[in-house]
Amino acid sequence: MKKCLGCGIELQSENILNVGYTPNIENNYCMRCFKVKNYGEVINIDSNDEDYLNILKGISNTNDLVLYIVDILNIKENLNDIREYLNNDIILVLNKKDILPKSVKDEKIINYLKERYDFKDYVVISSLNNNNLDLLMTKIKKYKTSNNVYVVGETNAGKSSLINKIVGNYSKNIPSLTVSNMPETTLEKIKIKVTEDLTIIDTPGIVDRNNIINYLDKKYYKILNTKREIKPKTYQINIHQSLLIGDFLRIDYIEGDRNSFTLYIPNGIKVKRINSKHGYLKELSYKEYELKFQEDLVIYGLGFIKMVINGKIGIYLNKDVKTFLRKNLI
Ligand SMILES: Nc1nc2c(ncn2[C@@H]2O[C@H](COP(=O)(O)OP(=O)(O)OP(=O)(O)O)[C@@H](O)[C@H]2O)c(=O)[nH]1
Ligand SMILES: [Mg+2]
Repeated sequence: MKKCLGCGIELQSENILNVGYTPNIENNYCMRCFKVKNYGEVINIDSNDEDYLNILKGISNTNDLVLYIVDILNIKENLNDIREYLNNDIILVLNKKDILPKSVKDEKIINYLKERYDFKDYVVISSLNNNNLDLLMTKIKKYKTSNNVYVVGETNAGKSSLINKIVGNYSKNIPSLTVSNMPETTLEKIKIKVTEDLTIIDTPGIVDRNNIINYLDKKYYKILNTKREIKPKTYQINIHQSLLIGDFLRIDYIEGDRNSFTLYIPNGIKVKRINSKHGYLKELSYKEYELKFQEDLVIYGLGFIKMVINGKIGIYLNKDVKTFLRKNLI
């Protein structure tokens, strides 16, 4: 049985409509990975949550160290939930530090996480910029219980990118994993030997149905998986004014004094200030929040919004996208 080096799926040359197809079984990559890697094509796959849970169960049956990769812009409300599935020691690896403003210190974020969550250790990294990977390797060596270390996390968190960087930095091998901005790139577990005493195992990403990416057009995949530092967008807002964010989110300012809203969302998303009497996007599901100045309103998968004084807002958004308040992250 031969597996695709990019996504881990079993290769087959019988049915072009099924996953794992390659015209020639001698190839190392399936057709999907070939197209993603060479042409940047987006080819979505229907996921199966059960398969993923079985992978987690298998990991939980080992005593091996787990790296839980989290996208810094997509920190779930309760990261400890992963403990329902995994009894292993877990290092929380917050990836994509490069997209936060440079002034934000790693230490501040780590303290924020330590106060709320319960993991063996915490590291803030950027796979893209090779930032803090030496520190992560030191921690892997410190905590690993065998040669095997598993990498888990939500789809698009950057698991395969990180493993490719580790292979590039710390082994003589050539990075082979497929990386892309579409959800569900990796399809099966993939063992990657880094050194004689370290094998890292990539896994398919968990699909969180509360993430906005599931409800947006493919054109947003690249925008949401931004490679650029976020330039916060600030708007002075009076009541009865609203912000239209892309073509999928509307925020109305409904109670409070003149305020200032700052949006930490990828730069490619267009924002427009309008009068609240306009009906744009009012067909979407509606929710109200009393937002305090020390809090972020998180739009899961998009980013977060801050205000400088307390006020009441109403938001229109797809009903399945999670929104929640948290103490300011930065
Ligand atoms: N800005 C930034 N983008 C990153 C970083 N690491 C990964 N990415 C991007 O995030 C997207 C997803 O990366 P992948 O490595 O494919 O993510 P994954 O977790 O393996 O995804 P699945 O295989 O779908 O579970 C790609 O567009 C990457 O280029 C990082 O450190 N910074
Ligand atoms: Mg992957």
